[in-house]
Amino acid sequence: MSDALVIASQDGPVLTLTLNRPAALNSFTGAMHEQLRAALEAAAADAGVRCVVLTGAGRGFCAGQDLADPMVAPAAPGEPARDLSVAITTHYTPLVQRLKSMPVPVIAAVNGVAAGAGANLALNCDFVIAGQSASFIQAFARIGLVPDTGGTWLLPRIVGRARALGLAMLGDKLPAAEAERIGLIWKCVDDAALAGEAASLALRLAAMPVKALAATRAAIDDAQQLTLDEALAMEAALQSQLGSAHDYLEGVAAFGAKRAPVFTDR
Ligand code: T3D
Repeated sequence: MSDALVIASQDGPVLTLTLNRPAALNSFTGAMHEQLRAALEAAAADAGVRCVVLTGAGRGFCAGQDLADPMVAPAAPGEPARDLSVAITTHYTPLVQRLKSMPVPVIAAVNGVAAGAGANLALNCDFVIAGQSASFIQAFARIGLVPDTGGTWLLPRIVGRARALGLAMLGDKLPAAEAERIGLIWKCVDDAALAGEAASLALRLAAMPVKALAATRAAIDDAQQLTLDEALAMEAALQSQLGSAHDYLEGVAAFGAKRAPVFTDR
């Protein structure tokens, strides 16, 4: 097995990034953050990548912050308390911002437990597909923290305030099938089918007009803060931009010619 903390493997237009600290359920150290950020930056800059899949090595997806990491481990008695905002602003905030600005769709293939920032890492992706044995835990309250990595923003928007508060305040393990039932994730599949389902969705997305898909993500997120009139204006501005791009011309030409389109914009 590779020593890398994030393993990148490319299959045609699909890049899979595997978090690789299985002995600690792929919890985040500063080094793993740096490798993930570098891999996402490289993917964003690579025209050959049209979809990214994030997954975990071993039996977990990601157990959030590595609680033994010196950056966050509680200080010894008599020493000044750690300022956890340093880890947040140095690592987690840029990670969420990177995911939300990726020029291609991102799928989380959740192969096992996703806890704390690991759960919210998955929820920041465009699609979450989870194996039957996977689970989601807003573990923050268990250790006296609030949901971070965008959890306070994401949870009520995805599942509503009542469920957001229940998940965040109780910190219970939510099985993947229940996560699908309440609309927290896209799909729960048999464990054995997870990699194949993620790969086939990734290939499907990669063949689509990914520039429009990335704009769709931003528009749907941005519209949550807008009035209807503002959203209508935003949609008009986006159609103006996309309507003069290659993919629109190709999509309409392919429709007219009754052939499959070949989308290349990014
Ligand atoms: O702190 C800041 O900078 C602020 C940012 C916070 C972001 C956050 O993510 S806060 C939340 C941090 N995460 C957690 O609190 C989750 C802690 N982990 C667990 O509660 C459990 O491990 C799980 C429920 C996720 C899984 O339980 P289980 O029974 O399947 O596995 P386990 O035996 O607890 O864990 C397996 C190993 O992974 C174990 O190591 P060992 O004993 O075999 O050597 C365990 O210590 C290690 N591990 C799991 N999670 C973490 C971890 N090691 C370090 N940090 C972890 N987060």
